[in-house]
Amino acid sequence: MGVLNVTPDSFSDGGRYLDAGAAIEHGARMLGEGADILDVGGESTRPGAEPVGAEEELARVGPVIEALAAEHPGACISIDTQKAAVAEQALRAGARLVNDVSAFRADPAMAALVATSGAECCLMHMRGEPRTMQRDPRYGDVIDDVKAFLYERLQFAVREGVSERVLLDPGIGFGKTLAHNLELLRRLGELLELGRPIVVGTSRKSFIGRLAADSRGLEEPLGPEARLPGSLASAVLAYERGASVLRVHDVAPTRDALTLAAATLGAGWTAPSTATRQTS
Ligand code: HH2
Repeated sequence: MGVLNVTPDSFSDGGRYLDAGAAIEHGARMLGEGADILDVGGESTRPGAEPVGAEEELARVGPVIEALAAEHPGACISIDTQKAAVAEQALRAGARLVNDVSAFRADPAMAALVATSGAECCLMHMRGEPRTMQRDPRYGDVIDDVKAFLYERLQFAVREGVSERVLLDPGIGFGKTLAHNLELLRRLGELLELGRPIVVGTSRKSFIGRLAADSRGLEEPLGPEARLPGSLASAVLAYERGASVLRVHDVAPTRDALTLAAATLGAGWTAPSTATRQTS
C-alpha cells in the first residue's frame, strides 16, 4: 500500500503532493514500482495535527482519486479519512477501500456507508485522538489491549453489515511509546487470531528515527528521509510475522526487501524462466 498524502502538513512528505498533478504523478509512480493499493489522504493524523473540514479534505483528494482510478482501473484506491462525507465522494470517484484510523468511531455514518457501498475497509487502533494521543500513553498489555479493541470494532462492523471486508491495523505510532511499537511488532502474530488480514504502517515513523538516534548517541531523532533502513527492517519483520498489507512511503525499496524476505521464507518467489545471469 503506497502512501499518497495530499496535505500541506503530513509528518514526512507534507506539501510535496498538495498539487493534484504532483500527487497523480506520484501515485502512478508508486503503482509502477509495485504498489497494489494507493492510500490517498487529505488530512494529516500526525501527533498534534489540527483537524481539516470535509470540504477542504475533499477538494484535496477528489480530483486525485478520480484521475488515478480512471487511468489505472486495476489499482485499488483507498481513501484515508475519518469522515463519511469524504469517503462517500471518494467511493463515487473510484476508491474501493475506506481506511478509517478511528475505526468507525469518529463519524456515526461511516459504518453504514461502508456496508451499503460494498467497499472494503481498514479499521485501526488509536489511543485518544491525533492532537493528544502521544501524551503519556499507557496499556495493561499493549497487544492484549489492541487486540481486544480490534475485536470489538470488528464485531461492530459485522453488526453494521460490513461482514467479511474488514482489514485490521494495530496503529503503530498512534498513542504508543517506542516500547509499545516494538512490542506490537514483536508480537504481531498474535493479532492473526482475529482472523482478518493485518495492515501495518511503520514507514518513516518517529520511533524509527528515535531508535536509530539512540544507537548512534544522537540527541535528535533522525529525520523522516533518514528512516528508510529502519522502515525496511520493520516491513520485513511485520511480513515475517504475518502482515498482509504494508503501508509505506518508499514502494520500490520495500518491494525489493519483501522480495528477498518472501524468497527466503519460501513464499511467492519462483525463478524467472528467462533468467540466465549468475547471481552471488
Ligand atoms: N499511519 C498514518 C496515516 N494513516 N492508516 C493506517 N491504516 N495505518 C497507519 O499506520 C497509518 C494510517 C500516518 O502516516 P502518514 O499518512 O504518512 O502521515 P500523516 O498522518 O501526517 O499524513
